[in-house]
This record gives sequence, structure tokens and C-alpha cells, in this order.
Amino acid sequence: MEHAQKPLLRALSGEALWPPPFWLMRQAGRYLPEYRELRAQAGDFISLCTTPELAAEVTLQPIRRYGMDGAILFSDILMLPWALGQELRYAEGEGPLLAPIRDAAGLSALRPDMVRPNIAPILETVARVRAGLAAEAPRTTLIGFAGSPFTVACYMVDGKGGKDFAETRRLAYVDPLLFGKLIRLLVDSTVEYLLAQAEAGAEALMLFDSWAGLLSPAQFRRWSIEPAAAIVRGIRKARPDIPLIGFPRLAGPLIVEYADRAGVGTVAMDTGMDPRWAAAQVAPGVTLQGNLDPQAVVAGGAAMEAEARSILAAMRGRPFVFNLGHGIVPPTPPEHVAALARVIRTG
Ligand code: 1CP
Repeated sequence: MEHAQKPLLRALSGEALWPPPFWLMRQAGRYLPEYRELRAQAGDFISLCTTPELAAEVTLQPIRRYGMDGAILFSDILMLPWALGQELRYAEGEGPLLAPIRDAAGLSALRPDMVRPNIAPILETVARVRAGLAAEAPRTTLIGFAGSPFTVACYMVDGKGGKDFAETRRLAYVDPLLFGKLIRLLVDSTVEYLLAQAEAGAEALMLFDSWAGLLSPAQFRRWSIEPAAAIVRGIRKARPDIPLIGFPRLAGPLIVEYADRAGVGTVAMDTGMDPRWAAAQVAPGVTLQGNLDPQAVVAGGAAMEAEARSILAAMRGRPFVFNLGHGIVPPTPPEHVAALARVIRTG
């Protein structure tokens, strides 16, 4: 299929399509038995992300089952700190663990010059997925991604997953010079990383700012919106037309300012965002994406259907991509995803 005719690319470029295209955050993963099987063979999670044949296969698994309009590269936002040389491991059941960076010595140990060689297997995955989609699912768009500088810094500074990231937010107040250097390094490396994914075959790019909503409004402008805008400028210089999606999770009303200033054409709404409010407040040329509660898909049935239909009704007539408000969770029954796909496709 002609690149410009893929439904997701059209919606991301500002067309209001009905029914809307859809994909689901974390659509490749533990709720799928075929993923669990392959994951068991691969060994650890980093090996899975850096073995192109396996990572490409995992990316394609949900597309084969459900025919989503978007395939998101199977990788992780923490593969960038890994590529920068920060020690990273994924402990079973505990999530990611990193050697925390909290001072100038930690910062200067990072190796931006090593990003390009270290991401080579991830770029090969991108190329394989693109070829796989051309053969198996020619209407499906390949989405590359990175974490936003602030969200990636949360893990780099705190050193582990969490809900609060107190060390990171404290460092941003007590040593904004050091924190600003880390953010700038991440801006530059993220531009390089995303452009390399585009070069390898990614057709749209998403920036996950999962923890943006932990910031005060002033800190949100400084550490979420400004770095996102700098990344968008860097990408636009080389790739003026590639669609960009921003996800300032938990931003609340600041999503409007993010939509105005970050420069992305599409803004993803989290679960708590009222889609009717967002449709009224966010500039009409900006595509919205979201925002079904992942727990509604665990529940399934009439409750899921009612939630999905109310989002569809709120978005009718504007450029929109149906998605979840956050990642799909492991207990999700796969047949509920099939039922959701049917609801979306009937509009
Ligand atoms: O054991 C396993 O199988 C590892 C679990 C896992 C998976 C499947 C992790 C560890 N990452 C991923 C894949 C992943 N992560 C994708 C793949 C593509 C897809 O969506 O299908 C993507 C886009 C991400 C992005 C990601 N990783 C985000 C941003 C989105 C979000 O969910 O908010 C974040 C915050 C992470 C960090 C991360 N990686 C993994 C875990 C368990 C976590 C969360 C840690 C925490 O803070 O508790």
C-alpha cells in the first residue's frame, strides 16, 4: 500500500477518519501466550530487545492476531540509558534497576559516542519489522519511540521504577545545572536515536513522557515541554514530515500547553483525561490519541464497550487515533482485545 494511504499515517497527519485507526500501548507483551513462550526462550529482557529476529517477531505478534493500524517497535525506553553505557538490568518481578546517576562524575561516565554502535541491533529490528509489515500487513504503520528526557532521567537518577521519583525531582530543584546537563544530553541522544529509527524504517515516532505529571507546572514547562520542543526541532530539521506523537501522561490541563508548544502533531491522552474536554480545549488541528482505561479491557464485556463507545462519540469528527490511556496489563484476556477491535471498527 502507498505510504500516504495508511490509515494511521493519515490520522496522525490531521485527517479525521471514521472508524478511527487504532493500536494499543504495550500491545506486544505478557498478556499474549505467544509472547510468554518466546520470552521464555530469549532469556533476559535486554537480550530479547537486542536480538532482531526475536524482537521483530514479538512486534508482529499482536498485528497477526488483531490487525492493528500501528505496530510499535518492541524495545524499552531504558534502552537509551543502556546504549549510553549506564548499567541496567531487569530484575524478575521488580522492574528495571540502574546504577543511579546523581553527580557530575556519573554524568561524565555516559558515552553519547557509543549510542550509534550500541543501537545497531535495535535498528536492525526496525528494518525487519518494516519488511515483515510490507509482506504481512501492508496497511499497518511502524511506530518508533523513545522516552522523553524527563521520564528517562527519572529512571537514570532514581535507579529504579516507581511512582514518585523523589530523587529525580529533588535533584532538578537542588542542582538544576547538573540536571539540565543530563536533560540536554538526553535531548541530543534522543534526536539521534529517533532519527536513526526513522532512517531504518520507522514511519512515525512517539515520545513517552510517562512521569511528566509528577512535575509542578513551572517544572513541567522546563523539563517536559521545552525538551520535547527541542527534540521536535532536531527531528524536523532532518525529517520535516514524519508524524510525531507526544504523551505527557498525567499532565491534566497542561496538556493544552503541551499541545501548543511541544510541536508534536499528535497528543496522547492518559486514562484520567476527559476526551470531551480535550476535544474542546486542544487546538483542532492536533490529532488526539487515547484513552481507554486498561482495566476496562481486563474487565471486557458491556463495561468495556460502553467506555470505548463514549470515547468514540467524544472524538467523532476530529483527527483521532483510538488507543488506551496507558499500557495494556498482563492479566488482560486476549479475547477482550479482539472484542475491543470489533467495537472500534464498527465506529
Ligand atoms: O519481563 C518483561 O517481559 C519485561 C516487561 C517490559 C516490556 C514488555 C518492559 C520493562 N518494557 C517492555 C516493552 C515496552 N516498554 C514497550 C514495547 C512496545 C509496546 O508498547 O508493545 C514500550 C513502548 C515501553 C515503554 C516504557 N518502558 C515506558 C513508557 C510507557 C509507559 O508504560 O508508561 C516506561 C515507563 C518503561 C519503563 C519500564 N520498562 C519495563 C518496565 C516493567 C517498566 C516500568 C517500570 C516502573 O516504573 O515500574
